[in-house]
Amino acid sequence: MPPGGERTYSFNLPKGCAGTYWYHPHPHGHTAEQVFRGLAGAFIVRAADDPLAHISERHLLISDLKLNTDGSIPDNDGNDWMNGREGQFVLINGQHQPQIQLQGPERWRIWNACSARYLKLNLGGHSFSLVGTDGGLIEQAQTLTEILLAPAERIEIIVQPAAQNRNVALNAQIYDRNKMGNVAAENVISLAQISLASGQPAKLPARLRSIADLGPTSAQKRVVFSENMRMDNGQHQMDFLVNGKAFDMQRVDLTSKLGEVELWEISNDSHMDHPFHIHGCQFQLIEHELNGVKTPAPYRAWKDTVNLRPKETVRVKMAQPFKGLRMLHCHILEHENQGMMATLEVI
Ligand SMILES: [Cu+2]
Repeated sequence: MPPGGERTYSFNLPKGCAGTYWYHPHPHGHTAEQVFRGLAGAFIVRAADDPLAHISERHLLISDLKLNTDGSIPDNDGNDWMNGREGQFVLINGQHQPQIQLQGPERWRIWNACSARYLKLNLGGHSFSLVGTDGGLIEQAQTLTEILLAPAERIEIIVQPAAQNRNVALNAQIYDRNKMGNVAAENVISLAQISLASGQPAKLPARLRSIADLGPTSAQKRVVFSENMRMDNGQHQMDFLVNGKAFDMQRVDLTSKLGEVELWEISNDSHMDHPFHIHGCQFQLIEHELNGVKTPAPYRAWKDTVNLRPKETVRVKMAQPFKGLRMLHCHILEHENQGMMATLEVI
């Protein structure tokens, strides 16, 4: 989009893509700044046969804002470029620590739209039902009291009434993602005050949706995230790489055949967490592997973002539904911005 320019995008929504999405500009080298200055928006695709349509809906788009003492928005500093930018104000729909009153059961769509902040969400111990992930509803509701959202991940949850009127805090618990350098100690962050009313819980269908296993795979891919520290004119420089290379838009890194089911092995060969994200498709998580221990995915879901702990490997299945060129990258925007991104061409 040139400055002052205009462009109309039109596209068809594939069947089964109902879910919670967001969009932002992606010009290489400028993405991080354009997003932290506010260029991002929410996008919901609704199904005509949504089994949860009877439950009232609330949207919590979580972002964080870094401000100077004079209220201006600072540029990234060295620490932001290394660890990803985290603002001191964590906001819900642009508000700081709002009060949220529930009249009854609610379906919440939650976005982690932060550049780099991980959100380990908890509702003061009040349990909730996870019903959806990045790519829409999962098969069966999962009862949880806490869930980790890496940057770019989205969820749908059902918050049921309490046994009696009760106030709880929506918090982000401490999550250690192994940041580098001299960083401030992490604290629990209060995101909102929630008033839960007593009342009848909403009935959830035993099965929200069917998600067929993608089946046998006939091709494999391997993606490795790594970091490289080097000295440049007496200054420490970090490189953030995919398969040992920094992003180059002129280079095709991986090629897939339209519709072919592939097994992707994605590894984090670094000492910091990185969330893997791919455009244009949704994948099924098969398993995580850390220190030789394999943990199968606890439920079947469609995802476009998955976190990788240091030295962790995940295996996912995916099939590309569209021809053309797309990106895969770390969704800590400063890492992507510095080259932790690769191209995939679908033929
Ligand atoms: Cu990263």
